[in-house]
Amino acid sequence: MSLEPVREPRRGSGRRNLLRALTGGGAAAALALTAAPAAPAEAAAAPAGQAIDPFAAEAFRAARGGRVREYWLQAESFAHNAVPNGRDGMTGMTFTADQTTFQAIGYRAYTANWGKPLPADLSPQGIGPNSGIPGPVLRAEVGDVIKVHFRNNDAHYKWPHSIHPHGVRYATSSDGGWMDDDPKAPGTAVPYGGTYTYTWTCVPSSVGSWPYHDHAAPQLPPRAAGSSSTSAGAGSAATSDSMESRAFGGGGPVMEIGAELGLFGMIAVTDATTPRVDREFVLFFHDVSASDATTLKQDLSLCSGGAFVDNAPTFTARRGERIRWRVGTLGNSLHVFHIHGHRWLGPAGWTDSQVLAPATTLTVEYAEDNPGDWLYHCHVAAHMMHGMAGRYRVLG
Ligand SMILES: [Cu+2]
Repeated sequence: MSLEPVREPRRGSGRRNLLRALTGGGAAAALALTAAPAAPAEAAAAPAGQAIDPFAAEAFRAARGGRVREYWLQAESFAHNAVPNGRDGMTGMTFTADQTTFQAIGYRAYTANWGKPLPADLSPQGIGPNSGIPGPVLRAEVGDVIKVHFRNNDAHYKWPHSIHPHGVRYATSSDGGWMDDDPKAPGTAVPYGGTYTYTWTCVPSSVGSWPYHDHAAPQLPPRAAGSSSTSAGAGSAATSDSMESRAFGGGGPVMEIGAELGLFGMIAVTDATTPRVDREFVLFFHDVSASDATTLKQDLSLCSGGAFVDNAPTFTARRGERIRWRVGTLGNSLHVFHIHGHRWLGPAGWTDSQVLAPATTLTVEYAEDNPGDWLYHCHVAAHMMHGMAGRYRVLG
């Protein structure tokens, strides 16, 4: 399932734009910049108060400047315990490691030529924890070209993988979406041990938060007994019948199973109107089913790889700081992003709960003024009970 991302509120209208105009700034990204920085990207959002014409060609010329932002990403498989402290800080439920550990796959960012893993960088310009789930935050400004050098080192499953981006502009050769009618299309099913380079351009309509994720050939999950997996491989994709039955517990190959097991991350594109912030939190709501991650004792609803309060990421801020959340979702479910004790300006006015469908995103910004320990969670009660909740700590 791949729906179009929810667009950010249009820059050219409303109060949000006024806020942006007042705050100005622009979050600069920095990672492995190559090529000479040229003049700032010419193209940008429409001036305040000016309506956007959806049919107008984007006022954008890549030659006008921008930089090449190179990322070296590797898909890696690893044992992952989604509940490392064994306890849900909200309900008090307890878990053992064998109940909540599965073989995950994640993207990690490396120095050039996959030399060594990049250190964590939790700053508003950083790649994040770089722990695998989610993958590194890929940052760029309008006018930049993102080049992702990808290597598949999925030593556990040995499945083909890819990277499919949302939000940026690219040729089909940089789409990463596998299809049975062209199973050898470049970059759509990079084999174990293989490499591929994707090239994506950040145009004015790329501003915002976008997911990227594995979109390679469907694969059969390992059998429940823990025996080694059977690879469906390119060219032996599921029929639509088996896909459908699998959704109800059938057992055929699974499309985007790599993304389910952790191969996803966030693209953050900014422009001159993007407000400067002191903290930026990247959060994914996603699901892992026990039928696909067969060592799990139950389906899990996760926040960036962790399930349940104090296992899901704890995000920390201070009173007086300017905060941005980039929230994304993947999987099969609708989610409702909610933070206790806080409100922000959404497309329809002030809100504290917003609905997200699979593969859509949300960019939330506010000034922090309410110290304390708060919950953030999905407000679908069943998801919260399966782990989709975490702690938001605001220091005074
Ligand atoms: Cu939910």
